[in-house]
Amino acid sequence: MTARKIVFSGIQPTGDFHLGNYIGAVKRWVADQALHDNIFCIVDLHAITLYQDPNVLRAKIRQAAGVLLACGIDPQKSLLFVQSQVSAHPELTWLLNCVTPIGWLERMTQYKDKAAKQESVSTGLLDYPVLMASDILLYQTDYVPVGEDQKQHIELTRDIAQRFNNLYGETFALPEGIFPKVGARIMGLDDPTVKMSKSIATDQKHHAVGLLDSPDQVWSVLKRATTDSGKEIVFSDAPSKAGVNNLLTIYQALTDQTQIEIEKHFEGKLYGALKREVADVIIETLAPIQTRYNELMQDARALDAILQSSAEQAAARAAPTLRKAKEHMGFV
Ligand code: ATP
Ligand code: LTN
Repeated sequence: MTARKIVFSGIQPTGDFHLGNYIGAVKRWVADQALHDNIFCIVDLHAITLYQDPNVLRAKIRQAAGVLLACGIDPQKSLLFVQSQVSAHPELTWLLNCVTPIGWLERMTQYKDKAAKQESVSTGLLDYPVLMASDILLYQTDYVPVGEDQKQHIELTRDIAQRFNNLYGETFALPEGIFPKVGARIMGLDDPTVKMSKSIATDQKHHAVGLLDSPDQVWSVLKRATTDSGKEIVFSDAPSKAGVNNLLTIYQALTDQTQIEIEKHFEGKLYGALKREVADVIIETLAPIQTRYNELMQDARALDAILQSSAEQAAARAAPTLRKAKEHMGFV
């Protein structure tokens, strides 16, 4: 029997989780849970690379745990822990910082985008991908299921691991990114030229659908979704069809139908009908998640117990790799 593959992924407790997070990442984590040895992390140390109000952050960390469990992360099959509770993550980050050329970090597109929006850029924002590499490398991870926006960070993680292994001897496994076939990059509903993102959703009401949004809220965003002046309901790479393509992609990811079936289903229909049907499948997907979330949040102690037990197990699993890295570097 071959050993089960180790899966690691993370999500930031910044703002409310949206449909892009669900389709691009969480749906896959849940679906593949039985196949692998899974470690999921609420990456609060990443969240603080941009200022977070402490009271809001505290609430969002618990909310994140509740939403992930409600989506189907099963503590019997997966670890679900909070990054700041396992000190091996920042500790390995320091070691990896010392083998990572600054130029590698300055080239990261997420850094350039986020830095461009800040008056003053923290060292943490630049260092963000090294912390992410530590998350992944600490567990000898095989697979990292994420949305397409993280591709560059996964490649950097491999580069850092390889450089460390070359300098100090074999220490880290090289991880592989896993991207969904459908919905690896869900676009903003108000503006299909930008990725749906938590940070934009905080300021712009009609940008995203949150996983805890009510049916009325879902419809209010969907009915305003940007389309185009044509009337063809088809999958298309053409920039002018980006809005319709995004709605169809959401529909496809949530119904698991083929593109041909979906185009046939919408043949001859108007954009208003497309929006209504996409809203309906979203509402149907979210209803059981929200029911479960409300139940889970009744019992804060049980939730904290899951996080604590997972953090203890994660710390135990991270320790041997951290020790090996330190030994290889010459620490006594
Ligand atoms: P922020 O705006 O705060 O950077 P975010 O919305 O990009 O947040 P993250 O916590 O950075 O969310 O990402 C969590 C997971 O969701 C990652 O695997 C990421 O690739 C995926 N993801 C985020 N946005 C999308 C999207 N629009 N489409 C598909 N996957 C996405
Ligand atoms: N940078 C990721 C979040 C993240 C992550 C990780 C994802 C932090 N550490 C490790 C996968 C593996 C993002 O989604 N923005």
